[in-house]
Amino acid sequence: MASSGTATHKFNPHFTQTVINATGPNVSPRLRKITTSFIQHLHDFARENEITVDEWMAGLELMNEAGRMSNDRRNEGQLLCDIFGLESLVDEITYKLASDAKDEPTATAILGPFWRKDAPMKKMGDTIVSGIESTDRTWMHGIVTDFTTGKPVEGAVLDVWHTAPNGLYEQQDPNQPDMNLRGRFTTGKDGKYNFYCLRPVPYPIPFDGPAGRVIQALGRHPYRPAHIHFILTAPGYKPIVTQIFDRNSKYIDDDAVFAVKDSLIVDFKPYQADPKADFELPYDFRM
Ligand code: MBD
Ligand code: FE
Repeated sequence: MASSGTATHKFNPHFTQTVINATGPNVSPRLRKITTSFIQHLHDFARENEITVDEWMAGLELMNEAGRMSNDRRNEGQLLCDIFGLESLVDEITYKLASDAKDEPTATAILGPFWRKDAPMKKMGDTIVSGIESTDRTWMHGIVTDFTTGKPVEGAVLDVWHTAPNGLYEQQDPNQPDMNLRGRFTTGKDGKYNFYCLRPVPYPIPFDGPAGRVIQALGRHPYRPAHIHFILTAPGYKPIVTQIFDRNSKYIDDDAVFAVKDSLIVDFKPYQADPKADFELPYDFRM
């Protein structure tokens, strides 16, 4: 409204409700619920912190830059969520909703930005390592069981991936063969699995982008403890996305993306029985 001289402007005290009420009538209850809550929290956040246009723009730029630098080798948006603990939080909520209070499947952990679909199908006993000399060769083995009956799960596919000794996943590193340190293994009747991998190292999440700037601005480090990722699927079972963590790894108590759970901490044992392995890593999965 045009006015002159001593114009005053009264902010609509019902503004947030006005925005919420703009939602149309044919919206599913779930979408209505979460968008209502989202708008409410977003507005409260801006009000409580008296967010200015400049500050909002800076946040926008962060998000837009994350989008611009993302591709199938890099998911900066996910990384931003990870450093704020959001992926770990939604993992925790999802797991709580899915698991039985008494007898539980293997704990889940976040997927992270480096899983790739269509990792090579391998035979039990194969290695996922190619072109790397290492003194951290590891023989990993165990059994996949049904957590309600304790019986072996046949036809479970264990999709595994981890970083190279230089701290890079294969898609971050032009010097590694395609699909290096990734593989999929299918269990037989006995539910057992085994393969060769490496004992991974702690490594920094990519910090040359917006997530890295945030981490630095907050006086944090970008490191994750050494970990191996898994997705377990089997016909008739809920998939399990998880990671295991080396008990002796630096950052085990200070993961930059807050994913470590006690039940997922494992021990790599020095191994003499096999000239092809330096460590043994027994680990069983329940699904
Ligand atoms: C990773 O390797 C990872 O596993 C997660 C969750 C986030 C960033 C990098
Ligand atoms: Fe990872």
